[in-house]
Amino acid sequence: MNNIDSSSHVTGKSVYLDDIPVLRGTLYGVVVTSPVAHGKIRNIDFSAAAALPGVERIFSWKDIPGKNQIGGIIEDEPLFAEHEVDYCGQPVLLIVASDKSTARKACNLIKLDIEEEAALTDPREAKEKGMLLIPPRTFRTGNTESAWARCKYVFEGRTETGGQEHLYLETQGAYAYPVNGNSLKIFSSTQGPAAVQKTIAKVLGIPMHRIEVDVERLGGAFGGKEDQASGFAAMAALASFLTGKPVKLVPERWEDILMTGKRHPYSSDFKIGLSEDFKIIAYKAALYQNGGAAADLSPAIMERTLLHSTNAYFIPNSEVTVFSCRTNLPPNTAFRGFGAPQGMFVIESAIAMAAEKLNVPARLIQEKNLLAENDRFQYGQAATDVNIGICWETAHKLFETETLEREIDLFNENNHLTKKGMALMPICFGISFTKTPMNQARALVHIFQDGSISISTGAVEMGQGVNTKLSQIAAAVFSVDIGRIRMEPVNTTRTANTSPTAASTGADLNGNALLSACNELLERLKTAAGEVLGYNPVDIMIIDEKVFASGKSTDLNWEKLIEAAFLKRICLTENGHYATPLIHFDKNKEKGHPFAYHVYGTAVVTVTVDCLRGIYSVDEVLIVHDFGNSLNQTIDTGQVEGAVVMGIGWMTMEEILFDMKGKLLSNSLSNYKVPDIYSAPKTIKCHALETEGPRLAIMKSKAIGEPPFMYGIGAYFALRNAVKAFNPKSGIGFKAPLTPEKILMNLYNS
Ligand code: LUZ
Ligand code: MOS
Repeated sequence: MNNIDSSSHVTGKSVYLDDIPVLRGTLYGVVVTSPVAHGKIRNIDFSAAAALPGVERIFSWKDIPGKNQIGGIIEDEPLFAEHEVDYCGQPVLLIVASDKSTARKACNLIKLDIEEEAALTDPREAKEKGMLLIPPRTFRTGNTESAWARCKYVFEGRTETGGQEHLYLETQGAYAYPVNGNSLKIFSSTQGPAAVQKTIAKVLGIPMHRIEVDVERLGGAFGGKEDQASGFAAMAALASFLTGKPVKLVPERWEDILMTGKRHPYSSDFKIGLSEDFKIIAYKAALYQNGGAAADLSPAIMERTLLHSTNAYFIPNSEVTVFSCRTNLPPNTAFRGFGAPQGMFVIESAIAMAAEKLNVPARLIQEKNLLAENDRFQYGQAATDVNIGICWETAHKLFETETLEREIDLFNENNHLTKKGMALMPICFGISFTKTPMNQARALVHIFQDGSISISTGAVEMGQGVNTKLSQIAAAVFSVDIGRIRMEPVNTTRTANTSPTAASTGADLNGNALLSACNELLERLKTAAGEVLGYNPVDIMIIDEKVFASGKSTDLNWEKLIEAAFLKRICLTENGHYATPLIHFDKNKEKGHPFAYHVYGTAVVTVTVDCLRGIYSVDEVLIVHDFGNSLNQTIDTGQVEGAVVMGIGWMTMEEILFDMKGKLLSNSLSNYKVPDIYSAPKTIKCHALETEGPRLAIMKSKAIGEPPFMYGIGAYFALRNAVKAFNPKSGIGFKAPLTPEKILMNLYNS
């Protein structure tokens, strides 16, 4: 089945925030942001801006009736800067005017007098100065210190991974208007409507029940709208609340790129010890996370980094520490993978270094250390239904990796100025919010008198196809045509206290709540049918909208059954609730069972490098992926392809650069390059591993959003191998991204 949104997307009929018809008298907002990364606000001169005809009002932190605070995990982030600014692009004022160009003109008339101070941009430097967002955390297993003596080989190194701009097609934005005198309705481009509601309530100092947040769909999010949508929504809400008028706030692309946090850059040190036969005996790492100027989701991202720091490998002795460092960059935030890719890059670098020094292919070391059934992760959970070995072997056989390797060696022997490289990338990704209480969801199902069905959940459709999957679930339970189902916008008045649609859990959590509601309704309908037909409810079945009793067809169909149930005064509404069973985590011990299950897979990545110019192509990404029993192979394959290209972009061409003063240099699409169709791999093949799928995945269909992102890491190591084939003495190190410029320099350095 195709994505139910396909036709409205390609015909331009899908409604996004900026397409919502506005009310008469709507005001438009523009945010005045800090031009420097660190400094003291000496004075702000509003006079010329305020006098401009059409300017309605200018808001600063002084106008906030509640708390000037939008920090979700830690209260360390003001909505508007008060006496100091901590990053370039930080909101200082909001101007609302009768139209956007007037607001923009007013923005240019504001005179900000800021005494500039030294800016910190490097996480290691921040750590040295004691600038940490939260105390460091360490995950340990075995005894690393005593294990080094038993290692035949020990290697140490350093790695860097860069940031990444989300580049959702739809920018951030919000539209707010007063309802009924004392309440507000807000349309927000957010993954977390409940977080938006809570933040606005705090900023305005009013109860949450006076704020209704509505989300029809997003034009992409990728984590960038898990936390950072709240600030934009709070500004629109504040202006609407204080003026009593509708207010729309949609930043331009350049403003969005300037103001919002990105994927966290990490800088790391590692030490790895192996036995004579390449078993990893010990692993130690210190990771410095560049958190930016406020905590945002950094503590949770740090946690997921720790939880994935040994990727798909069993390592008996390990010790990994993450420092979350406070710098003068926009607060970095959730981004597909949520810290896991950064942690996985470090262990893959350690293995690549060991392989290089020992003169064996990295795949040999990778293969020797893959997780086996019942191995314990560093955090204590036993690995069950471990499919990494079988994904690896299947990839090996199906894609004939040894032949591929020989062909590449032969090619490299015969070609001097063009080199090929290959790498294997196994992945293991834990499914559940790492914070156990977030793993819950609700679903509200109405069956209307005509047999049509309306579904409200907390799952935000952002292009990932969750509405299609949820429709499929309801259609399967009731055995009705999918056309009978309408997926409603996510709305905080209908569905309360939702977790953000994030952590790849949207379909699992909301789907299970939906399943529960639909099953309950189905039982009621069977009881009604039994009464009408004179049968036991257990003998009733609904198949393709027809009602069967003891296997025989009857006169009842779906529509007649619903009408009969309504006349019998049976409740045709149900609210399902789901909380993932079994999971728990003890932060004092740093042990527990945080994940419902894991997703596994293996990618084989091949590349070709032009050794004169440093340009390259990713030729093939060949994957064996563990989907479980996929609910929708079309959607899931799309998620794999998108994630792979996004992961490759992070590792190769996407380079976020700040100058020494903390000013963003890669501030537009002319100097920040993301993969387009020409730079996407020529071939992406994805073979679905035949498995039954875990009980805790929705209808045994595994979560898909984030895990395949990490296949992209393979492109880095394939490129690295190609560079080494040209220049074995290259001092290439382990620094991502590998832009063509970096490749060129590494081809000719030593
Ligand atoms: N968001 C979050 C996430 O709050 N907790 C998580 O564990 C997570 N994981 C991935 C992506 N977003
Ligand atoms: Mo996400 S990184 O699942 O918001």
